[in-house]
Amino acid sequence: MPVKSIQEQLAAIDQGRVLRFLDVLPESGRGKLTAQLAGLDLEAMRDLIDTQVRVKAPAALPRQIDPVKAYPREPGAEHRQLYHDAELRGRELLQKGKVGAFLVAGGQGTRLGYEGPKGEYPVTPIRNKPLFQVFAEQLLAHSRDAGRPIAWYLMTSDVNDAATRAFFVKHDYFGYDPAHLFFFPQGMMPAFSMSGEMLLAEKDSLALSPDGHGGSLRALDKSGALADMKKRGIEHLSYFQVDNPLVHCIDPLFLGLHDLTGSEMSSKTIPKANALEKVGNFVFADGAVQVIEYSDLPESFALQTNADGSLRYNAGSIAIHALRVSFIERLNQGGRLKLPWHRAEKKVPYVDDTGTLVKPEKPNAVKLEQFVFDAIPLAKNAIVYTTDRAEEFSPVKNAEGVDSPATCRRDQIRRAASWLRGAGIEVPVKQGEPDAVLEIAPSFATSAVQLGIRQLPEIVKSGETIYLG
Ligand code: UD2
Repeated sequence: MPVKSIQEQLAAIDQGRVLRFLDVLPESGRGKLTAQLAGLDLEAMRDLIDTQVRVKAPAALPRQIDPVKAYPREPGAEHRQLYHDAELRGRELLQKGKVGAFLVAGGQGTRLGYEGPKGEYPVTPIRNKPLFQVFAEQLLAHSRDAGRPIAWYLMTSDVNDAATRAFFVKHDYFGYDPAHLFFFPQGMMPAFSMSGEMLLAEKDSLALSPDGHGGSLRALDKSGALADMKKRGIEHLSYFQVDNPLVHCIDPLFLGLHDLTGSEMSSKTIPKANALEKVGNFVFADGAVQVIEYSDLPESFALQTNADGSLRYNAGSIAIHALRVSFIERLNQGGRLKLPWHRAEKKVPYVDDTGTLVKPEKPNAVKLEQFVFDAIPLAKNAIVYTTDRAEEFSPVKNAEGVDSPATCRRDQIRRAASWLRGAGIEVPVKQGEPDAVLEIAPSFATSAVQLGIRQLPEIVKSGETIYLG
């Protein structure tokens, strides 16, 4: 886009000052800044600044909030046939190539304190496989079982795109055929001063950060990933996030339920570890299934209990979804993704009027992000399906304490022990934990049921290290 036209657009939204160093910039710097600006939806920016940046409105809560009705993990009599059919349907979808895998990995991973893309982080108990490898091996195993490759869409962001691609090249794509692996970066959003001015990180660069995992739904469209899916005949996406190696990247039962119920966006839930656990809450509110983020659900709701003492709002979101491709297309109709923005106040270094870099000591800026789960209330027939924490959720988010590499390693060993016990193998216990270091490669088994049909060691001895691969 020519500089002139960008200048006009910026003037129209009172953001002309962001070009204040333009005259002193070399050609390359001008090009960089204008390219960043051209990547933004400047037209929509004024409204966003007026409604989301300058004003600090508390998150609007729905008028009527009730617990969500979720499909149970184990079907009762009324669901038995449906679950049976769903499992078959899920397998059929995979065999016909109608399912793609979708990993969002554009985030910055600041809490973990790891510099590179989070997917590089080594997580498995014995082989120290990085998160990306865990997912690649799972998807390869499911491709093998389906008898055809599963196309894998992997979203990065400008923060980690080059490093992510280089990591895959270095590791020979972990055996994945690059013809079925589609990398694409998500969109970026500028940080704003509290008064609504776009901040500069350098004279020739906006203070940009990824636009939230909700931005993935726009990036799928803009990057050509949706078009690629259409070409391949893919109708559903299995969505997961980069920090949870226990995720079943592909789950035939869940995918089949999603398809047979005509759901446009389906989600997995687990009972929360405690009332205030930092996960989103599934609720049924104002006539639709929705997620209310932990930070937005007032304690007066979060702490409510049923007559038997159990939590009334107990459906935690673990960020695992199935989405219809046609739904994502509809959300992007008109060229603008129909999702709300969420505001967060952060410390963002910026260049002041004299060109000096300022490192603030308290929050000075507003960042805006979109969340993927905000698409759920827009989906037809959205369903929620219950799974087990021990089976499917142990993210690596913090360097220490809860949701850390240590708890994730422990939970991988626990799950491996539970799968082995399910197959009739005894696993010794010490102080309540499996007394062995265990790792099951996805190529060996992607589920307890599959493990049951493999050749297994007869016993696990105390203190033993066993890799099943
Ligand atoms: C998220 C959910 C929370 C719960 C939890 C489960 C939000 C706001 N909260 O918490 O409700 O479900 O996960 O683990 O989502 N990402 C991008 N681009 C971005 C931002 C994030 O790709 O612009 C990816 C990131 O790489 C990661 C995932 O989204 O895979 C989670 O992001 P997060 O760490 O910001 O979310 P978190 O842990 O606060």
